[in-house]
Amino acid sequence: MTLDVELETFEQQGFVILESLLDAAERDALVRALAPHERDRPMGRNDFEGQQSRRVYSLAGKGEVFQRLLEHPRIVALLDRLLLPNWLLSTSQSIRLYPGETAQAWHTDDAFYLIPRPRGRLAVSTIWAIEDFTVENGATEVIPGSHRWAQEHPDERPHQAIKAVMPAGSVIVFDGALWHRGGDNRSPATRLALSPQYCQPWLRPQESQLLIVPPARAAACSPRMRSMLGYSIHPPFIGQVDGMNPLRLVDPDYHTGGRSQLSREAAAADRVLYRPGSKMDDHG
Ligand SMILES: O=C(O)CCC(=O)C(=O)O
Repeated sequence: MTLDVELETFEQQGFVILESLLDAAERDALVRALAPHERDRPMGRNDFEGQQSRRVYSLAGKGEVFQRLLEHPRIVALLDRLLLPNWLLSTSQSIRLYPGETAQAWHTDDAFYLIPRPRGRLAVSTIWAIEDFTVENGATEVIPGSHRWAQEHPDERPHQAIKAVMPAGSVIVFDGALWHRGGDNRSPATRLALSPQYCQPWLRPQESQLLIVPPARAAACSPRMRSMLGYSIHPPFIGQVDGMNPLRLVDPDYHTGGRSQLSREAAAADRVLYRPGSKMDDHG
């Protein structure tokens, strides 16, 4: 599938599935990095988190292997077309359904932004199948086209849901407005997913990524990662610190007046901050 076909499918259905992007070694590395965090983790605190599910939150701060997944090039390519420049990481978590887990309530991932539906795109979610997603083990269920619904709820409106059955290493990418839920796990094994969610650069992310990866640690991150964590601005000034781009807190070259392309971009962004209403594509 080309990027344009992926985007068209996404617009039509509200989601697109990209199959088998991660090989076994990449999945194993993620599972190994997750293991110490899952070990003493209690089951979910309510039906939404899942009483027979284990979740680990804030994965952006739990290792480079997770950061690599968060900025997977195929996902970044889609997000660059679906959201505004300097889109943000909203949350990143693992969701392991254990045998006996029941289906979640239908929900959308942008429900907490109090803007009436239908509305412009606010967020994009991804759910990576780290183990095979099957009909029996709780594959995510989605309602195609429901991202365009107004205020209706799936419990009150006829609909045809489908299960996102996909081999391990695949990912479903969906509009934050799409109705979906985790399925029930009737299998004897677990179903492990990693679920990064992203949002427009002018919204408050679900997790406080700047605390999860503070400036000293962000210095070691890729430019893209810093940007999605919030070391960036939505012009002219959303995200600023002291009237300037927060990137200056993590980039040692920032003040040196152009030793790197990054610094030049960042400096340009600072100038934008001083001129509210100036060119909106002048961002850093
Ligand atoms: O586990 C899943 O398949 C979906 C979970 C989900 O949609 C959520 O918790 O927001």
